This record gives sequence, C-alpha cells and structure tokens, in this order.
Amino acid sequence: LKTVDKINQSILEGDRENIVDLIKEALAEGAKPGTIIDGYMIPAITRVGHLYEERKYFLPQLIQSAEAMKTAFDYLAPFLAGDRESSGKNSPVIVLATVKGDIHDIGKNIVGLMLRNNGFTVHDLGKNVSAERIISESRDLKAQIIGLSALLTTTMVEMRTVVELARSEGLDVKFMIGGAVVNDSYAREIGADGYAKDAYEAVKLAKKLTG
Ligand code: B1M
Repeated sequence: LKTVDKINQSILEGDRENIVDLIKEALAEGAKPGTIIDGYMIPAITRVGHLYEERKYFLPQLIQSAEAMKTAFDYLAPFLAGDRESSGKNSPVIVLATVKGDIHDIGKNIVGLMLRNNGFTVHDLGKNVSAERIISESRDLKAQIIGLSALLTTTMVEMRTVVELARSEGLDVKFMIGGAVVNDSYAREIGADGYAKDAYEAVKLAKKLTG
C-alpha cells in the first residue's frame, strides 16, 4: 500500500494512533495536504458513512473513524494556512455554525479553514448552535454572511428557523448553506442566498455574495 492509501485505511479502521505518523511520511514523500484531505481522507469517511448505512459498521466505529479524521485534520490544518495578511480590516465577516441538534462539524471546519485562507474573517460558533445565538452573534459581529451546516435530515429544517429569525428581526445578512443532506433547491426554498457542495464551492459562493 502507498502511504496515502494507508491514511485512507487508518480512517476506515478508526486508527488514530498511527495516522499522524503516516501523514508526516506522506508529506515527506511530497504529497500535498489538500490532496491528502480531498483524495484520501474525505473518501474514507464517506465510505464509513456507507458502511454504517449498510449496517456493516456501528456507532462505535463511526465515532472512531471520526476521531481519526479529526486527529488527521487538526495536524494538517496549519499546513493549509494561507496568507493571513489579506484578512485585515476590510475582510468580509462570516459567521459559521452547525445548526441546533447536529454535532457533525468535520465538513464545516474544512469550509472555515478554506474561507480563512481566502481572506475572510471567520467566526466559527461551533456545532449544535441555536438560532437565537447565531442571530445575536451575527448582529454583534456585523456579519455579511451566515454559513450554516447540517448533516441530518432531522436538523436541516433548523436552517429555515435561522433564516426566518434573521428576516423577522430585519438583520441584513446573506445566508449560505451546506452539508450532505441539503442542496440548491432547499436553499431557495428556505430563502437562503446559496448552497455550496464543498469547501471550494463555498469560497466561490462567499466571494460572489460579498463581491
Ligand atoms: Co453521523 N450521520 N451521525 N456521525 N455521519 C451521517 C451524516 C449519515 C449520513 C451516516 C449514514 O447513515 N450514512 C447519517 C445521517 C442520515 C440522515 O439524516 N440522512 C448519520 C447519523 C444517522 C448519525 C447519528 C444519528 C448516529 C446515531 O447516533 N445513531 C448521530 C447524530 C449525532 C448528531 O448530530 N446529533 C451521528 C454521529 C456522528 C459522529 C459523532 C460519530 C460523527 C461526526 C463527528 C464530527 O463531525 N465531529 C459522524 C460522522 C463522521 C458521519 C459521516 C460518516 C461523515 C460525515 C463527514 O464528516 N463527512 C456521515 C456520512 C456521510 O456524510 N456520508 C454521517 C466528511 C465531510 C468533509 O463532509 O460534512 O458533507 P461533509 O462536508 C462537506 C460538504 O457537505 C460541504 O463542504 C464539506 C467539505 O467538502 N459543507 C458545506 C458542509 N458544511 C458546509 C457549509 C457550507 C458550505 C459547504 O456553508 C456554510
């Protein structure tokens, strides 16, 4: 197995003991951090989701794989850190959150990192965040964009609650949404300004919404 394939394997097996060493090895061999994430880590955690769905994996395995993914991502994040100089006074402010009831944050964290690397000022409120808190923090921070993430069919509806609360309070802010269970038409349906399918699209969309 190539080192990058071993990284994929480690996430599948939920092995967080060895994953950082494997990543060091892959980087030393010349692999790019972005390629390790997009080409090997995300496919692995997606496969874990499928195995869980097929009842070949159960919750403990899902949790272990997520922990391996987090360990790997935390180690790689500094390598992806771009030119922070650009995020100065005039850099657009984005508030990010995973909605109430939902604790999936791996994708949101990747989106946040990419936005920062592209000159946005990102305030990440974390996961399982209530509509009230998202709106009040966004008002205080004078956010231009609120970015919402949801991974569950039971929590995506919370996005509508947040959009409606903002509109009813007359908050002047754009909404972008993402996460495996939502799409473009859902964004339109709830009155959000856009949907992004991955972190690259999220950056493009954020530029469009603030440009
Ligand atoms: Co959960 N889980 N999980 N889980 N989990 C899913 C989502 C699921 C699809 C698995 C499955 O059954 N196939 C399923 C949801 C079914 C549904 O509702 N349709 C599911 C379930 C059922 C559950 C529990 C209910 C399990 C249980 O307890 N019985 C439970 C719920 C907990 C809760 O939230 N209340 C649960 C728990 C967990 C863990 C805690 C173990 C762990 C999360 C750890 C963490 O995030 N810190 C976990 C994981 C890891 C997954 C899967 C396997 C992987 C998710 C992931 O990180 N993907 C997932 C299966 C899957 O999605 N295929 C699954 C990688 C990540 C990079 O992708 O998050 O999609 P993603 O983000 C992408 C894009 O979507 C986009 O950009 C990102 C980067 O490319 N994006 C945005 C995301 N947010 C964005 C925001 C934007 C723009 C783009 O703008 C603001």
